[in-house]
Amino acid sequence: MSIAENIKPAMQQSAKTKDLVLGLGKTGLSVARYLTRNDIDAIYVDTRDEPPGVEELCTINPTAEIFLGEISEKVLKGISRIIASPGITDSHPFLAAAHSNGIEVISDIQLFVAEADAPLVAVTGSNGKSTVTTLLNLMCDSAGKSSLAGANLGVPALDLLIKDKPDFYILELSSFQLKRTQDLPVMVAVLLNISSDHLDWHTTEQEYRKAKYHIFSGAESAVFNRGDADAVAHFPRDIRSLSFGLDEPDGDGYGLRNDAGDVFLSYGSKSLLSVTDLNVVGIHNQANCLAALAAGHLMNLDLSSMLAVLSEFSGLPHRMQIVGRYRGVLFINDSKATNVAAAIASISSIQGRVVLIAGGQGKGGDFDHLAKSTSEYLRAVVLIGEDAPALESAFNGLIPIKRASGLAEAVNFAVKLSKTGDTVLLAPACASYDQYEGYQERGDHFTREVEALLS
Ligand code: UMA
Ligand code: ADP
Repeated sequence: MSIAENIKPAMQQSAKTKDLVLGLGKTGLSVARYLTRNDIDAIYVDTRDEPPGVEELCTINPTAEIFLGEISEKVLKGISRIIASPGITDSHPFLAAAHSNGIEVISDIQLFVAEADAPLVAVTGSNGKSTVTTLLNLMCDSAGKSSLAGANLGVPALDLLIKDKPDFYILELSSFQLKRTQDLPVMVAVLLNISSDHLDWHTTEQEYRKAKYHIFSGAESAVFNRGDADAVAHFPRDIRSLSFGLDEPDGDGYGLRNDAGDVFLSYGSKSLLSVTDLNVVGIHNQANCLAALAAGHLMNLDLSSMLAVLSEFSGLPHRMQIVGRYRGVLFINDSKATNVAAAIASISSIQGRVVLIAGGQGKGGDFDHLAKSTSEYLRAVVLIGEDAPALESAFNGLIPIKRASGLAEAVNFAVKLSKTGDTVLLAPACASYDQYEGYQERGDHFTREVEALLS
């Protein structure tokens, strides 16, 4: 059967009663693999005319019925359950119609938790999720425990089930995934921090926060940030919990404490590791290390194995990644800083003045807050992408601003605006989807432009 035969006219009605898989990106394909290996019938829908996964879907299931583009509500007839990809919002007319027809909408994570039979650790937060999830994965390995990490981190959760059962599954969960997952029977739930994000997906800030707090709903134990008053008000009091924060910890929490003139990651009054022994940059990463220690503690991982990981880990690609130095100016790729709080954390962690490259899709972020919190550290800002005008009005009158047509021009402008000892930082405070496939592609492009200077 050719692919063309699989694709039905968008207005056609499906003949049979089946699950409906919405989205043919990474998640949709993992759902297709799961349903196919369990012999469950489904139809496949994507609101894009040319989604990325069609060819692969036809390899997974050569007889799959596929509907693309503007989808008629008729497709919903006979559908009792939609497994929706995270990128598509509930306010999309197709999903809105499904909701008003009483059709259940779930995530791939809901399917995963029903099948997984090893302890689950779930990590969420506006920023630091990938770093902490990766640290926990490395800590398990170092402590002699097997673990598989995935979900928002990159490998879709359902694909983890194809591998041998580990001692732990470690899932990075986005607010999109949490909102569509009813049951979360996790051994350890970790909520890192919450700041404004994804207001183009969630209708309100409260709805976004509520999705994040859902991580605690079925947890046996929890890690929470004692610096976030709202989070403190929401974590469950009736389960074992450990706090982390950047202040001095109390008896049963992780934090920073001064000891003989040095600052240490600490558990209660016990100093564990000097922050000078960490290879990651910035106080936000010290918070991430503390959260990982607290989660590892609740997983009963051996402390010395965890500390060994913390002193070796030098961060993930596209997060405060040093690209090189050109004419006395340091170039750093922090393409994963896709919201305002992330960009603020990264800018504040740099010594000396910063020429910031920012812009892309702003997701309703508060650029006035970005400008007010960072302009004292900035020499200039170079703006790219869809929301450059909104950023420009936020920075207007505070520091020099330059608009660039894209990253190539932005790097050129940044070189001209910077002085010896400065840092040129790509920390866009925005998603990349207006110009790139994702933050990785954007970071790779920046790296190529800088490497061209160096060669
Ligand atoms: N889309 C449509 N129509 C559809 C389906 C999707 O237009 O019918 C669009 C979405 O609006 C989005 C794009 O397609 O712009 C991709 O969406 P998707 O849900 O198909 O994405 P996947 O390829 O399945 O990737 C998703 C996560 N992406 C999102 O949540 C947007 C990936 O997280 C995750 O790694 C992957 O599942 C595996 O679990 C990425 C991400 O940006 C890294 N996450 C956000 C973040 O970290 O801020 C939450
Ligand atoms: P996420 O997976 O939540 O996007 P990452 O670990 O990938 O988080 O880090 C993404 C970016 O967020 C980093 O490049 C940095 O700019 C910022 N960041 C990381 N950890 C924190 C934190 N604890 N608080 C604030 N910002 C952070």
